[in-house]
Amino acid sequence: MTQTTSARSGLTRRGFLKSTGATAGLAAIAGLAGCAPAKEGGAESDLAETGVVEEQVFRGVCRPNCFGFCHMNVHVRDGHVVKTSRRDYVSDPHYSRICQRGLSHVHRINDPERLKYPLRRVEGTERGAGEWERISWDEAISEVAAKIKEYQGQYGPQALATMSISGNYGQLTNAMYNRLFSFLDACSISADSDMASYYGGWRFNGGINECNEISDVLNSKTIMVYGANITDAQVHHWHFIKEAQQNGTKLIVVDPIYTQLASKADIWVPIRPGADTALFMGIMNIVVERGAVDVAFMTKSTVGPFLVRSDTGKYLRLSDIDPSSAKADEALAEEAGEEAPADPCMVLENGELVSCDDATAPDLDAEYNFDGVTCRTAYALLRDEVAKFPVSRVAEMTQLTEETIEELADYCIAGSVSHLLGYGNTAYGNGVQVCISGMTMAALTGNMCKPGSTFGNSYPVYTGTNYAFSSPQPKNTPGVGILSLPEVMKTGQRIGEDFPIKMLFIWSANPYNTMCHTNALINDVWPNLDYVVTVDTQMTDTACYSDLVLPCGQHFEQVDICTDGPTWNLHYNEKCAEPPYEAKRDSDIARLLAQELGYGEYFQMTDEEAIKEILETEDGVARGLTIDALKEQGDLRYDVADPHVSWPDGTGFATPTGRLEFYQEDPQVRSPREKVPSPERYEAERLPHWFPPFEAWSENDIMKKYPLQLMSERPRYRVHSQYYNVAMLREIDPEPIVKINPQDAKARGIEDGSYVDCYNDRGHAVAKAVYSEAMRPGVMVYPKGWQRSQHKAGGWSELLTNEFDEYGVNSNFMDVVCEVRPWNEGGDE
Ligand SMILES: Nc1nc2c(c(=O)[nH]1)N[C@H]1C(S)=C(S)[C@@H](COP(=O)(O)OP(=O)(O)OC[C@H]3O[C@@H](n4cnc5c(=O)[nH]c(N)nc54)[C@H](O)[C@@H]3O)O[C@H]1N2
Ligand SMILES: Nc1nc2c(c(=O)[nH]1)N[C@H]1C(S)=C(S)[C@@H](COP(=O)(O)OP(=O)(O)OC[C@H]3O[C@@H](n4cnc5c(=O)[nH]c(N)nc54)[C@H](O)[C@@H]3O)O[C@H]1N2
Ligand code: SF4
Ligand SMILES: [Mo]
Repeated sequence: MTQTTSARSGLTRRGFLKSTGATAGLAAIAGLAGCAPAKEGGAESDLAETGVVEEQVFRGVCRPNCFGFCHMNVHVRDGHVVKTSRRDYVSDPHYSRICQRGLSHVHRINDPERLKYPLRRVEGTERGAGEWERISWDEAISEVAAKIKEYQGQYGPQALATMSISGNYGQLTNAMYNRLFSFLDACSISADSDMASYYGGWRFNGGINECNEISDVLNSKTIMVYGANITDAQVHHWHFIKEAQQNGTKLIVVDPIYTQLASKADIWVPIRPGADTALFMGIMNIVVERGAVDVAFMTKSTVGPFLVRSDTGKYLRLSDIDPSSAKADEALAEEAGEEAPADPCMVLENGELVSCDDATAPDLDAEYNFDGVTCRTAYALLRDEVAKFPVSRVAEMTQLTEETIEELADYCIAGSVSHLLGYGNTAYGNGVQVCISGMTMAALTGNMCKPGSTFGNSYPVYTGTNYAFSSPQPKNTPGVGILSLPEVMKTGQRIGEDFPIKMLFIWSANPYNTMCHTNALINDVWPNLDYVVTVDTQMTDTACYSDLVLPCGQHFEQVDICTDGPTWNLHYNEKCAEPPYEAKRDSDIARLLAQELGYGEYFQMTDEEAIKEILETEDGVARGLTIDALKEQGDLRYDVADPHVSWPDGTGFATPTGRLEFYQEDPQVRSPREKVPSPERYEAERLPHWFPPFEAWSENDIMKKYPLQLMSERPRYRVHSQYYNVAMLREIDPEPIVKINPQDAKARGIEDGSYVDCYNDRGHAVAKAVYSEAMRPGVMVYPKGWQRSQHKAGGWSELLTNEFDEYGVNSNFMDVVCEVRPWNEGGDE
């Protein structure tokens, strides 16, 4: 594997440094990358003075939040990254990939605008005015530590809030900060993104993002994709789908937009936005009407046969039938010092009440009168709920034809379907139910828990690391979600209790750009913060509006491991070079702060030692997941079953009943906030239920004022706001655009290629209009992630709502309405 060559670059060391310096064009670096000799890792080059530049190749793991975790060769000459190229996964070569962003890292790493020194906002200037003074690390660290002590001393631990989202999915980077902030018992601000599907899945099956591995689509007869833009947003998944299609698998894409993926589909289903739950309910109704329910699966793996009491909504349990025996069991357990046995749910078998543990063939669809209380099976309740969705009504709601809906039901009933759920259709006020009703539909047809049959998003996360490393202290300070933060900052209260936050420490996140309702952050959050620190490689929107900016290393400049990914693998990232100028590794920034704050003794370990402590749990080591093995191989598969199939026995779900819970006796919110669910809502949440979107639904009054829906798209040329300043990508994708159906544009006097102002009551964004027949009339789509400074005015996140549903507490990026008008630069807005 090791290749060692050297080549004459024609540049002396001094010449090279000059050409890569702050003022040099990027072409110089790219040019050098063209003559790429290679040596694997290791020895420093000492040949540069003679004009011979030796190249070293390190293993990098690209890890912005694109779900990719592509392995790459990081080519380094004289301590400078000159190129990145694809590197194979050792244990899973079919995941070896790279994309245009991965190939462009050299531009990011050597960006002349990369942050070089700690910068403090010049006293007396406004945040965002762009006036900075360079300060030393000593000054920066002591200032941050002093502020933390001052605010926490005066207001309590929550006075320090921290926020990290998805800039770097490295374990060490995040664990070191989290460890420090655990000692400080700081308040952590969560992003509330992607939570409808995360929470919906957790509620239904107890897993987090749990479904079959993406390579398992090769075992399916049909792949049905709902609200995922796989060719652009999950690029490493696409080739599996294409391969399956080439083997005869049908690809059905349910998306209101004619996306790249839709263009590759055998059937494109242009559903009305926000209507997926109605579609799933309608399909379930057809399945029931046709008598095509998979009774065996529903009986064995779901709560279907459990009797539900009509008086309480709870399952009928053994303790209801025989309180004395249940009490006796409890007492016996207590005497023996054991946990009380579960109180089994009751089912009907041959007309008799039996504990679910003892039944062999319980009735799925039954009713029983217990002590004057009607009890019906959970399945019977579901059947009644879906009966409200006859195909004619669903056709109206979804704006699909009845034939299309029947045809989709045919595919579901035929079985062997990979149902792939994205994050687009769940980014609505009604998103949780999209996930829950979809999973119920898959269960009803037995399309789960077998090779080729699944429902969900394949994004596995290894959970076997040492959690205590990043949380050495019990957490007493509650967290706050970004959607509630404006309210918390405005009132100084969280759920009725005083909760003053004074300082925000941000790393790996650009909330001023990526989080909803920027003007709520601008007006309610930022002015109420006395001190904001951002650690980044770039002067992002968030960094711009901070009081102190700390420059950090880029992904490849720090050793790290990753435990997420498109597959069941752990990944090792070697350090390829030192961070340039005065930038420091995140782990070192955490160490310096810890030292200054009196926690230095807990941060004495090296990065390698810290990684070992994080990775090598007893269970991990027993499975061979050691740092040495990971370093040696670069990637390690932690699930030997390949492809991974979730719950292949159809049992063992981590729900309270151990079964798939399409009926919940006590639905719990994901995260308690000031919005408390009403009793009606609580009742409705028990079963799959149709709720309309918050805004983007024509029956909603707001659409009279703002008749267009505004959706975002994951751009190929950025991951969120990352790669925004890469010259090579900006050549292809130079400025913010918004795609609009020509019909909508012409009705407003908007010409193709002209600038337009998209606006609603919350804010606005100016972008170039691009006519596109791929847009559904009434819907506009913008590629997300431009920094505010790259817009002519405004920014996309200004238009987003921070309304949330009390169960999922999720950001509704797609459930947004607006109007659009031509924009005259310098004219009236
Ligand atoms: N290049 C790139 N890749 C990325 C990212 C990035 O920023 N850039 N971001 C990453 C992250 S963090 C995430 S969460 C994922 C998201 O990955 P995806 O879920 O695949 O992407 P989205 O763009 O959120 O939405 C997918 C699709 O949902 C459709 N859609 C919108 N409303 C509806 C609806 O009501 N019903 C249906 N059926 N479809 C609807 C949209 O038209 C869109 O095509 O992508 C990841 N990948
Ligand atoms: N309109 C709209 N907005 C959305 C979405 C949408 O669909 N539509 N999707 C949302 C979703 S699903 C997500 S996940 C969020 C993502 O939101 P963010 O995580 O805020 O998005 P990024 O732009 O990736 O920001 C990460 C920042 O981390 C920095 N960074 C990278 N590497 C490192 C490092 O090693 N150390 C440190 N300290 N910093 C580093 C990057 O330079 C970047 O500025 O965006 C959300 N925003
Ligand atoms: S940006 Fe994502 S898809 Fe592209 S190389 Fe990096 S990890 Fe892979
Ligand atoms: Mo995301």
